[in-house]
Amino acid sequence: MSLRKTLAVLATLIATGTAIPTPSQTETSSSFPHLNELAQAKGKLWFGSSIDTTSDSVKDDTYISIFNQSAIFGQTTPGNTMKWDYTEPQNGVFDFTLGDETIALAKQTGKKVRCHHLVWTKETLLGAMKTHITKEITHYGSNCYSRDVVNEAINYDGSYTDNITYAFQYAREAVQALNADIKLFYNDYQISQPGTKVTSVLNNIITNVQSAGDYIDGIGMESHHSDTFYPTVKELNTVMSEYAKLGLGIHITELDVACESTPCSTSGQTGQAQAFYNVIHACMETAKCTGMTFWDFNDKYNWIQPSTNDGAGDATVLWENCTAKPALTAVEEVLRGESCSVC
Ligand code: 9MR
Repeated sequence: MSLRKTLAVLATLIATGTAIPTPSQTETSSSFPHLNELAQAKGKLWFGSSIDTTSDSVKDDTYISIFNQSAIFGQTTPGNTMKWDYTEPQNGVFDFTLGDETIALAKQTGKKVRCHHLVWTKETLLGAMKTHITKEITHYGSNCYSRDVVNEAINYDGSYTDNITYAFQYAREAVQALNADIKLFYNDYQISQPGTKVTSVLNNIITNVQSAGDYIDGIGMESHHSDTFYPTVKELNTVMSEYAKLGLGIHITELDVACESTPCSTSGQTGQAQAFYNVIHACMETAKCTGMTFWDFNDKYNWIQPSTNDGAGDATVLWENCTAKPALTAVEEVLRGESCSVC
């Protein structure tokens, strides 16, 4: 920005009584690539990021000035505030306050919401599950574009919980009672490469739910990867085409790529960039994959912190001070249909 333009902006801010952003805030938020606009220009519904309004991220001016721009993020997922422990802290006692806040923030900033999530407790009794699902779907209604109905119900050996079909049936009934169109998803991790878990998703979850009724609309591929272990585009295409063949939509729901050791080395950053690039590349190539969501976009607020993950971390596209990593360049390039200059 030229000095004259900067002064003009400052004069406007002072005249309107608006808080004056620090130079780094202006810089980062104005140079952050318009990921959502880029994704939508290629026919996708959104590029988004989760936000955890219980964390300090919402008080971080630079962070929030990026999050708020709908050109950057056109969708959000509540990182925590719609989980069972928040919405039904005691059996039969519901509290939607924090989830409502996330919905309000999304509305103010022009974002669709993937509501996350209804059920993941394997032991949940059917009666309690039905009440929980019905109440929560009814409360948030069409504020949710889509919903993760069941989260992470498959074990590494492919075994799974029987209640999944019921959860989807109850969810569909609640949606129909509202006469709404809310897409119902199964969401899980490590289902980006062919293997035991993917086979179980295909043969158990999807087949069972589909044969019981028209209860499931899509698969959420969480996409928590690392700088040294991530799927190839070919693997992703294989898996996505299996989901798509069964008529399901696909969302990339929780994309982050942890560096196995921190601070992330130069080669770690290269691997990280490649992992982000691959996942988004496969989604962009797959018509049924309609949206991509970061599991936060700043290392400070991502769930993988070195202190609790054997030194792994730095899993997002921005360092803690909100400066960009090569991964952000890779994401912009793949959305533009360009090859990766930093991978
Ligand atoms: O990022 C979330 C973290 O803040 C919570 O402590 C944790 C437990 O509720 O859940 C994290 O998000 C998880 C998501 O809900 C489901 N997939 C895995 C995510 C990372 O653990």
